Amino acid sequence: MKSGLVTIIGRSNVGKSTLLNTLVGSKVAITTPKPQTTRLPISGIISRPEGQAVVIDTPGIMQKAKDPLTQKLLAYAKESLHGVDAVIYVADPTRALGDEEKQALKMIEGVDKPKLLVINMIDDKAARNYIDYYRDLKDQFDNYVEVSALTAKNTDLVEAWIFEQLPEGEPMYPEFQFTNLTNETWLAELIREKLFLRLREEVPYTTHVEVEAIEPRSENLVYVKATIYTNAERYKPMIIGRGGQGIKEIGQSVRNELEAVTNRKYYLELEVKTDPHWLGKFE
Ligand SMILES: Nc1nc2c(ncn2[C@@H]2O[C@H](COP(=O)(O)OP(=O)(O)O)[C@@H](O)[C@H]2O)c(=O)[nH]1
Ligand SMILES: [Mg+2]
Repeated sequence: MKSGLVTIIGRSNVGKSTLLNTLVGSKVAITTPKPQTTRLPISGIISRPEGQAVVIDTPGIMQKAKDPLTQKLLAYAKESLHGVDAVIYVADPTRALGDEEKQALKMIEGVDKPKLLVINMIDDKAARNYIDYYRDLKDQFDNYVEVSALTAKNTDLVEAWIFEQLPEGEPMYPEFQFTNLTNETWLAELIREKLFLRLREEVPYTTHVEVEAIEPRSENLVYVKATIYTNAERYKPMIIGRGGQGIKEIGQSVRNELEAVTNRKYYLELEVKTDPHWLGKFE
């Protein structure tokens, strides 16, 4: 059996989390069109007859790493390069190669592990704009593929490459487990995704979600209690919305997805509170 760790790295919004979900075949990490959505190094677990790969999704590499949160995220990304068996570098050819990309490339320059360049988003016509610049990077890698993480085109090649790199070993997780996150953390992430999709500008970045209870109430109904924390009082009404409409819609979209994924019904109690110190807790 093969067994090992792989990390996915790249700048923000290139499709790292989408690729992870496609490889695992299940929604592990949340994905949004906004930068810096991923805050935790989330692992997805791919179990196949030939073995098990634990794939670590990292927060995107951002250029303006000045605030403490961004610096922390960058440190996570760097840390995740230690002790893995292979590195997957994801690039987005719809955008020009800028300073941020150079910074990301520099981070893996000295990493002495098998490296795969994944040029993503080939389903998007705009990929033609810059794809040749990204193809020129392939000499810095051991291998390269062009994929669409969204439509799963060529992602089987990524999976095959991963298993080729892994050493012999015993699986680290049970076969049915697809993430390292607890149910509570996974659900908190799902709620955060809906906040990012719904709230404007800086508001979602001020939030933190804690799931306090997941309790089956009957064979078919699960009770969930969660709190959305924001770091300033003035954001509360923006999250709750007029007459509670905002929070209602957030709850609705969380429930819709939960019910589709798990085939069970949910009673979701969502509260919004102010905690100016949540960011400190996170650090
Ligand atoms: N067209 C297209 N969009 C993609 C693809 N992969 C990811 N996206 C979109 O790009 C955005 C950022 O994706 P995400 O996985 O969150 O990027 P991350 O920040 O690198 O983790 C989301 O809106 C995705 O739906 C792809 O292969 N094709
Ligand atoms: Mg992500």
